Amino acid sequence: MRELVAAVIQLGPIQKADSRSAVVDRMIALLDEAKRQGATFAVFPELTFTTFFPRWYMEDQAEINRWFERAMPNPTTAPLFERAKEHGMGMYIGYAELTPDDRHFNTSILTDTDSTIIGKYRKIHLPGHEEYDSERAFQHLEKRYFEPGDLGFPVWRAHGGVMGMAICNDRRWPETYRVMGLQGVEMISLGYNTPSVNSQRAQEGPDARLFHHRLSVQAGAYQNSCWVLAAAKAGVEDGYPLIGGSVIVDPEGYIVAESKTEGDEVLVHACDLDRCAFGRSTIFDFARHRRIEHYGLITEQTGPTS
Ligand code: CDV
Repeated sequence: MRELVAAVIQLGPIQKADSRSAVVDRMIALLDEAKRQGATFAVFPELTFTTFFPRWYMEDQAEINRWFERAMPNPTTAPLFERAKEHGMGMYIGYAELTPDDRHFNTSILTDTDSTIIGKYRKIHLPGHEEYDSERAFQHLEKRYFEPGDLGFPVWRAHGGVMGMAICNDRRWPETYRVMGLQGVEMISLGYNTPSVNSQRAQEGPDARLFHHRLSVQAGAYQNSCWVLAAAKAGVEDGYPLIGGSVIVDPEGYIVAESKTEGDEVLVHACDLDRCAFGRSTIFDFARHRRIEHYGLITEQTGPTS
């Protein structure tokens, strides 16, 4: 048994007017609760420190840059890193990254138990659109504000296992899990902001959104025999609702913990990383059963043949 007591930390809504330091205070209180419940690793949502700003159309680059972090940690977020170090807890945190050479990414980091940053991932599957779209009920401008991640899907040997990261829309793509699965990933952490209604199809509401979310993370966990820890930013942000449904999924695809609210909430589970071994030595023993001679199109072609 290789047990990692892990916490998925769901954040309730963050309004446009909320300060980063108020959010950090909330995160510290939730981290304390996770520690109290025995966790040594905590997963926070995508773009944790702010409202989900890609719903707002902006043209002024200075205004856009205000949502980004030029360093991590920085004076505002440092207290969170200090508290995690005191607790001896690792973290996954999503944030908007502005690099020294002016590049914009939707990023997550993995920290060790002393708050050293040991891994970085930049979101690869960016949903939405680049220009204002008057046909949509609301905007989703990730393609305007971020460039696609340039770091691939690496894994890290940390916290007693093999750790991987993804961000929100990545969880809907089987390639995300499989690329990490091929590197032996045992635990994938991901954060998300998922609007409760499809901006292009009003009848696709919260039930369908939660169904597709669970379907994706449960399938990814099962088909790659790994734990998936998914943390939502949930609730109504300035009138725009986001689903909750934060979950911990075991390597057989079962949900072992799920949030009950759309507010700040902590889920803790003792994850046995050795439970990844059964699936990957039987039905999903990749080395024995995969048939890569038939998979070439996956990397040769992006869209379907017409
Ligand atoms: N933040 C996201 O990537 N959200 C998408 C929405 C737009 C569907 C998601 O896949 O949840």
